[in-house]
Amino acid sequence: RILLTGALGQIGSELTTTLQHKYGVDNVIATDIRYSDGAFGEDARFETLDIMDGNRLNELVKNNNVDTIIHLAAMLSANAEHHPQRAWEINMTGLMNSLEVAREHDCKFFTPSSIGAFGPSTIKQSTPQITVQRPTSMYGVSKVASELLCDYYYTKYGLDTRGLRFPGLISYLTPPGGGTTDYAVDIYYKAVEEGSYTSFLSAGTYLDMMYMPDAIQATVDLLEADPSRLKNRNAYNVTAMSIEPEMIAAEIKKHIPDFTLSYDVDPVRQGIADSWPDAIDPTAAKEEFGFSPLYDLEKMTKDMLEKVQK
Ligand code: VAH
Repeated sequence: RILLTGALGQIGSELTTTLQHKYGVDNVIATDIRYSDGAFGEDARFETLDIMDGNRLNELVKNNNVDTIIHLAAMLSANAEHHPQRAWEINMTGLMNSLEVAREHDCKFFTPSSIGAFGPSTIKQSTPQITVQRPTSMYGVSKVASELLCDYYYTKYGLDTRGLRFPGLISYLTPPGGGTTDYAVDIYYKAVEEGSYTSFLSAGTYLDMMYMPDAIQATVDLLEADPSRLKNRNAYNVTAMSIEPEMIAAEIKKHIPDFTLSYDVDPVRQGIADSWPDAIDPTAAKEEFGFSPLYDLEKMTKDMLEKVQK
């Protein structure tokens, strides 16, 4: 059985349903600090779990014969910059609790890292899989520490830890909360609802992005990959496109010609975005577990606008 933490989040809300369809509803236990009646269907296994409560996580894993933990509970970059100490607590103590339970029960373990694990001294174009990682955001500091902690549990205890450095993820099911790349989701909703959007990141702010279906597929492919092929493990660069606000606006205008984009830059999120790479190199992911995204900006925009308009 698979247990997810943070199942009601942007990634979890789609990954949970994908795993239910793939492995059966009874083999997926969704958990989140918030309870949501009927989330993931009436037959779904849903439990409340505060990831700071390691004992409860241990009970859920033991009592349900869980063999895979997907740890998604975390505070994202913008929120983390406003509450750095709380972010460290949730992102690191939460992860340690999850890793310790995985070690106790020898579970396969997945947790996402991020392009946020890189910093201003990292090469911004074709950012290598292995390179300088000196992030200047609390979120990034916690993500580098998470990558190293997951490698430690693999090296020290043989725990089967695996991770992906996600770019900005764009989805329509559950809007993200507290991220720096959220503009790339909000722009689609506002384009449909209001015909205009005011971006909190400036024109020319290039960031790696990926459509959620590609992120979900990459996660499943990595979890199912032959472990003998995995040289990097924690955590693979994955991306589908390097884009900036004007490029999204131009693509939206092909469907909504009168759409207008304006700017009201948020210095905190602009500072975080400026510290991140423009375009990372996903070669290791392609070579080691067949990462192959299907959506580019044109295909993603068409699908996002269709889904948001429904
Ligand atoms: C954030 N969506 O903005 C997350 C992600 C690369 C960005 O880590 O914090």
